[in-house]
This record gives sequence, structure tokens and C-alpha cells, in this order.
Amino acid sequence: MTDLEKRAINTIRFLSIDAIQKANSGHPGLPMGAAPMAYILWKEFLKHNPKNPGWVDRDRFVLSGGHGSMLLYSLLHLTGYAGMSMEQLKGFRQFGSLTPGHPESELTPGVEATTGPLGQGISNSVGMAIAERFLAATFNREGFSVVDHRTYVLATDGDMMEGVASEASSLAGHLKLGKLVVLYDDNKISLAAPTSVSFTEDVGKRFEGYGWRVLDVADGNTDVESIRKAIQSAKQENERPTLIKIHTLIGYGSPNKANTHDAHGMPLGPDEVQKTKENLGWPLEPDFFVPDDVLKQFRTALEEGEKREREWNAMFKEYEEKHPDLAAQWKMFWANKLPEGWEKALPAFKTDAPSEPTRKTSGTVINALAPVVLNLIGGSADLEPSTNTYMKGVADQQSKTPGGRNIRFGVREHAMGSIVNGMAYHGGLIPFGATFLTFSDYMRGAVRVSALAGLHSIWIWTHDSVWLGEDGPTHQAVEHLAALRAIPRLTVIRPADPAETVEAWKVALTHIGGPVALILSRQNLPVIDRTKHAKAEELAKGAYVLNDPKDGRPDLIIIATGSEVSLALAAQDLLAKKGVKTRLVSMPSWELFEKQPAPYRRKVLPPEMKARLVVEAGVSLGWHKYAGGRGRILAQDAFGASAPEKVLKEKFGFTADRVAEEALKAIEDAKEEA
Ligand SMILES: Cc1ncc(C[n+]2csc(CCOP(=O)(O)OP(=O)(O)O)c2C)c(N)n1
Repeated sequence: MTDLEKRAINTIRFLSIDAIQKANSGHPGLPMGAAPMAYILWKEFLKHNPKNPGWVDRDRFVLSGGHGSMLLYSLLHLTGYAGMSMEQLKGFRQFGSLTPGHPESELTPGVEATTGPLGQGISNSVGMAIAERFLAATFNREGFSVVDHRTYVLATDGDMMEGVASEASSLAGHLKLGKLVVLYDDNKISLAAPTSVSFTEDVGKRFEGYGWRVLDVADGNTDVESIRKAIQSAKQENERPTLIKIHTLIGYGSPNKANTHDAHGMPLGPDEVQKTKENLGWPLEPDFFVPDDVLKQFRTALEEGEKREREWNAMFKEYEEKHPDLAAQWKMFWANKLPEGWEKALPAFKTDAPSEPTRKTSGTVINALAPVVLNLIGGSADLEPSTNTYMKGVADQQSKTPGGRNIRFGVREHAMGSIVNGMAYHGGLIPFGATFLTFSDYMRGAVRVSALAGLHSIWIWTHDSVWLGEDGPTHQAVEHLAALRAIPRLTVIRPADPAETVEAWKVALTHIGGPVALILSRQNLPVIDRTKHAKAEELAKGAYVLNDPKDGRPDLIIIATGSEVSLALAAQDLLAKKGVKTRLVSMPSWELFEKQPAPYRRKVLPPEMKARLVVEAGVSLGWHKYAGGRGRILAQDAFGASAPEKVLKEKFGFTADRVAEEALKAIEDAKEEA
């Protein structure tokens, strides 16, 4: 290691240490131990342009152990990302800074993925690598490598312990994602203890079993030449993803805390900072010291990055001349636009169309879109036939067919979530993932991050209620709608019929600023007669008056979603026969409704109309907001049972008669309290 290399590595270490000390909060151990590998990767291998963090053909770098965020912020600062000023480093973990405790991709230019929940980043990287390979297969032509970048990950023991990382890495091995390189900071210390108390498996053998190539660097603290060679070697490999196990000491350089879990998640403390500086031969003053020659050396990234992008732009210009159609398509993909007239491909439903499950309608929509929207890519966790998500006539995404858009995730729901997010982070694609609604729990970690990071991930969850019947309560979603609606920025849509399902898909494709979940039925739902009732396009407003009394003020508002809307329509008829006037509001999406202007919301649900009944085959939690203090809720507040749908409807009281009965009670309740 040259003197300059040593000082550059120590600069990363001490920027991290000082920022964490100033904040009096953070995780110094990882940046201190992983600084050498990060330095070599960023200085010698990473293709990026700090002046344009969004350059599409950059290598992706994911800090999977997001708690080591100061490592990433230091690298962004040193290589010259404009936003990442010294002031930002000094504002680490402070309100409004670009340097939050864990990296947030939406907030900080240069941060590729929101990480912190361990296991997510490494799993996202699998999606990024799929996206790269898919786009390369789609766009690269003789003499034009429009897409040619790698995905690098820095992962920790914690990442390796998380199940989701195993799921994702197993798929990465199967898919032979040769441009995926994981640097594993193998320091054998986690948050609470050494890994000897809980994690003694042979990670290398595990990854070999997945079909990865595994390299080993015995001394990641000082032997930068071996790190360099290992990354070089990984770059030669195109058939298998590579895991480089790099043995390091957590908190390297700290005389009293290195190699202990004390270094993991607490500032070193002023005394120990001083001792560490002395130990590594670093000036005690000033804090946040960056030697001029070190900065100069790092900042060559600016020129190099600009040059690389300039060359790429020149190449793309030529590509555009030779392949104008492809270039136009490329631009459309990256601009998040859909091809002209895409909506015309969508199915329409006549009034006399037969009933069908909304999952089936969704399948029709996906298959109508597949030949038109060529960046629609995704699949299911081994439930393609049940979720109706397979695109017929489209290739599978496999190592021999990298241009395939049907992704076979296998029974790996959580990884599916993270991989879909990885594709969304990468950009250029519209990714989706599908399973039964009840198994959304298995992927919740990824779903939450999709919302936090504002990703355009599309979640398709079918078999949305107890009405799936015979499979019984293990498979029947009950609390899931409430649980998903609780996630900020996730738009949940539960369409009432085939026509609403088409509209829901339109929202899913065009929505900006967060993921969209489509909640679909296993069982048949009738096509609502739109010649008599409001148009399905109203779905975009989240809730709308589907059916109002011909004249006069309604005695009651019934609010229903999904399969319960047609049930409520039937109940309305029964009530009308008794002279009771009701308004039926179809409310497929709370989140879309909340975005409407107040006058619209008041028109649909006038505050003075207090007699209300909500009908939904899920838990009542949350519905009081719309039912109001005097409203009633016909919900499914208990686990279901294994039986035919019809029987369950009788047993659980979801019949038109029961809805009508509840409606009358709701009118009485409102009167009593008035
Ligand atoms: C899903 C998840 N569970 C728990 C945590 C809390 N946590 C943060 S870091 C960490 C373990 C740290 O060990 P390691 O990943 O080896 O990082 P290092 O100690 O090397 O910095 C834990 C449990 C988390 N961030 N994410």
C-alpha cells in the first residue's frame, strides 16, 4: 500500500469517525473496517460520474449495511458529488440534512438504494443486475454497448444472516448474473456480539452452493493489492455472480474498540477518537481533515466520470442514427413514458359480459399490455397460474434468454419484493411482483422500503379475502388490507369488478411517487352495469358515488370495496323495495381518495350524512374514519375458515339480506344519536 493510499483510506475512516462523534450517534465500526475495500472499488473500478449521479450507464453501488452510511457519504464527498458538501458531513444525522442515519435514495444524489433494514440492499442488487442484463439484451447492438455496467454491493454479516439475502442470492446464482459483485465485509462482529454466538456457517460454501464464485481476501485491513486482484478477477467472470469475502477488523485502528461490538453502533468517544488518530498517525486537529493530495486524487473521479459519460453520449448519438427506433424506445423507457395509444390495448367490458375474478381481468390486462409496454417486467413467487401474471408469448428471464420479461421468482416472496425494488431503483423498467394477499406479510420488509423510497414498484396480490374458500384461514387475508393501508405512500387499490380492475391498472402504470398495490379476487365478480351506474374511470378518484337514489336525499351511505360492492348493490335493491334510499360509494382506494380536493370528498361523503355502513371482508381497523362515529361496519374481524365460498358468506354474514339489515340498523343508530 502506498502512503497516499494509506492516507486516502484513513481520510475515509476519520471523516466517518469525526462525523459520528459530532453527531454523537452512528456506526463507526463498518466505515473503519471497510474503508480499504471501499477505497479500491471507488478509486479504481467504479464507473460513475459525480457530476451526473443519474447517468444511466453508471455502475451501481449499494451499501447494503446501511448503518455504515458515513462510509458512503465520505465517498460521495471525496469524489465530488456536488450536494455532498463538508457541511452535509458535519450535519450527519441532523434534521433536513442529506446525511440521514441510514442512506435514503430519494433524498441523496448518489445513493442508489435506501438501506438500513439488513438484507434489503444485497437483494435489491439482484434486481439491479437483472435490469442491467435485460436492458443490455434489449438495446445493445453490434458495436454499441449502450448498457454495460456492473452492480457492486458492500454487505455485512447482518446481511448474510437475513433470509431475504439467501433467497435473492439463490436466484442470482440460478440466473448467472455475472455482473453482480458482492464485497462481504467479513468482520465476525455484529450488533450485540461476535458472530461466534449465532452465525458460524460457512458463508462461502453457501454461496458456492447457490452457483456463485467465491473469492477470499485474508487481510482486508492492509492488503489492498489482494482486494484489487479480487475485484479484477470478479470483473473477468461473466457466468457467475461473485462474492468476495474480505476479512476485516471492525473498528480497525481503534486501540480499545477494534474487533469488539462496541465499535459497531456507538461513537468511539473523544478519548478513543484521539487514541485512534494517534494509532493511525493522523493529525489530532482539525477534525474532518482532508489532506490536499488525497482530495485531489479522489477528485479525478470528476474528470474521469465526465469523460466516460461524454464518450457514452457520443456513442449513443451514433446509435441513435443507426438505430433510431431503438433509441426512441430507450428514451421512452427512461422518461417513464408509455407508448402512444397504450390504453387502446386494454380490454373493455360490456354490461352483459360474464362474471370473472378480478385476478383474471388483471391477467388479461397484463397480456394486453405485454406486447405494447415493452418494459413491463415481472412475475410471481411460483404462483403465476393463480395470480394470472404470466405474459404469454414473452420469454422467461433466464440466463440463456436475458431479454425475457417473465421472471420466475420461485417461492421467494421477500426476495421478489426486494428484486422488484432493485429493478425500480435501476430505472428504465416497470417491474411487478405477485403472490396471494396473505403472503404480502412475507414481503412486507421490501414493500415498506418501496414506499419509503418512492419506488414505482407494482404489487399484485390476489386471493384477497376469506372468499377464497376451501384453502382456509392460513391463506385467507383478513388483516392485510388494514396493514397495507397503514404504510404511508403505498397506494392500495381493491377494484370492485373487471372494469375497475382495468382502471386500477391504469393508475398502477402511471402513478408517480410510490408503489401501487392491486388487491384482486380469486372468485368471480359480476361486471357492474355502467349504463346504469357511474363509470369505472371514477376509480382514479379513489372513491365515487356508484349508485344514488333517483330522487331525494339518501337515508344512508353504504361504502364498499372490491367484492363487497356488488353485494352492496344487491342490498340496495332490497332496501329500495322497503322504501329506503341509499347511496353506494365504491371506495377502491383510500389513498387516491385522500388526494382529492376537499369539495369532492365532501360531495361523495357529506359530513352531515351520518348514517353510514361500511362493508369490507377484512378487519374493521381503520374504517371508523369513513364510517364516522355513528356509522356501522360490516367487517371480517376474525380469522376465516376452510369451506366453500357460499357457505362462508352465510356463516360470516356477508349476504345481501344481512347488509340490508345492517343498513337499517345504521339508519336507526344515526337517528338515536342525532
Ligand atoms: C432487518 C434488520 N434487523 C436489525 C437491524 C439492527 N441492526 C443494525 S446493524 C445490525 C448488525 C450489525 O452487524 P453487521 O451487519 O455485521 O455490521 P457490523 O457490525 O459489521 O457493522 C443490526 C442487528 C437492522 N438494521 N435491520
